[in-house]
Amino acid sequence: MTVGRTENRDAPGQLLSDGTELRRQVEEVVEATPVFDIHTHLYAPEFGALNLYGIDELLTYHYLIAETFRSAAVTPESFWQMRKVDQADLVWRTLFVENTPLSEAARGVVTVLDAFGLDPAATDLAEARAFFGAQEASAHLDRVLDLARVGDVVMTNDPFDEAEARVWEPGAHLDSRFHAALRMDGLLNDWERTSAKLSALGYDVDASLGGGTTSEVRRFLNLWIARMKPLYMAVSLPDDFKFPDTDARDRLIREVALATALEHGLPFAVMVGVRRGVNPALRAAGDGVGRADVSAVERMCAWRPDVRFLATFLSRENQHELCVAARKFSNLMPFGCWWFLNNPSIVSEITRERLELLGPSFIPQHSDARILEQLIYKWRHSRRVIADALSESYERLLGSGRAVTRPEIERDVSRMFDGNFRDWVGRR
Ligand code: FIX
Ligand code: ZN
Repeated sequence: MTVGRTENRDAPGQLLSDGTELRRQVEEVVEATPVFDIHTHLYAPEFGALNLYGIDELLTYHYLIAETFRSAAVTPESFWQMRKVDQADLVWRTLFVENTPLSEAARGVVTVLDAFGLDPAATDLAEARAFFGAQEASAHLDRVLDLARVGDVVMTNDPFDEAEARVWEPGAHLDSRFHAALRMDGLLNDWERTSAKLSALGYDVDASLGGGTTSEVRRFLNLWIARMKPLYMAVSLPDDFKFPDTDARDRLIREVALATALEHGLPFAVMVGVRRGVNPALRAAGDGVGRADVSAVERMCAWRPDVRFLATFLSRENQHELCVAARKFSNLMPFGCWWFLNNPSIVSEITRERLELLGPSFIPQHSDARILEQLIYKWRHSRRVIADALSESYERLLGSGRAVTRPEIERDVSRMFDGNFRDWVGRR
């Protein structure tokens, strides 16, 4: 039986037995469903200058800076000495005028300009600068969230960042669409320097983790959890991350991070496989990727079955193993296609293998947006690929003899875009 458009509108529970109509409905649902963006580097409006938006910020995104060095005759040293507007002009000229913006990050800027009716083929940035300069901040934020259909945004909040710290005064009220994530990189990846900072703040800690150091670090985290009310704690980890291990990080993970996660009922997010500073001259653009050991995360899940873990791996080679690990540990939630994986070809592959191995029990994507308007392109591009992957899954199901209904599609998409995360963080 073929179900037509009007017929199905009148009968939402009708089986979608026609492939073309099924795909149309999936695309419509995926486009319309609001998303809970579980990992970004955006800030609530109350953070003032930390909020990055507009064309100069979009063009000086570290993804595009890395690409500019491949095509422009500029050294990193001289690039960093330029003013931001001059850097943006150089990136524009190099990647958008003298070359075709074929890369994912470059196409992203085109998507954003197009969404605002600006000319993505302009030879300079005059029109775009005038447009972004004329926007009123809070109306612009509403418009971007609306265009991206993002309902909630999770920030990345570093308790040691001084610029952030003054916003987190007791009783501070943030825009309710923004939520905190307590970032642990300083504690877990740079313990020596962080222990010195904690001592300077009056905590009785020592670099060799002796005495009451771990309880003092927990006291510090308790204070920040009370201030930030984070939805989860998070850390990025190198490709050679091991668990168990014999280093300070291992003790801090067990006795501080996971003990705190348990005490406060907070999930612990691990982002594994980054090789920081592969080319330090490129600064934030200089990080790389390495294949990691997924069994380290399996062992953490086994060691603390009462903690909920969120996990993303940076290497394409780790994705299938992560799906298998999630089948073994129901306290493990795979999320997102991180950073160098956030390209249509790879998002497509990862989403398909996750659907095949996990059904709807995963979080397909996060934006990792650093600049507000990136939400528009990152979600527009991802939604398209996710809709394709999902359509194929329903079509295969149909081929096997099980048609789905529109409410079932809505249930599945809403679970993946919003519900799985809300359940994980206890915010249904
Ligand atoms: O560690 C992270 O959260 C990474 O996402 C960032 O450090 C990285 O620079 C980035 O922006 C990737 O998208
Ligand atoms: Zn990130």
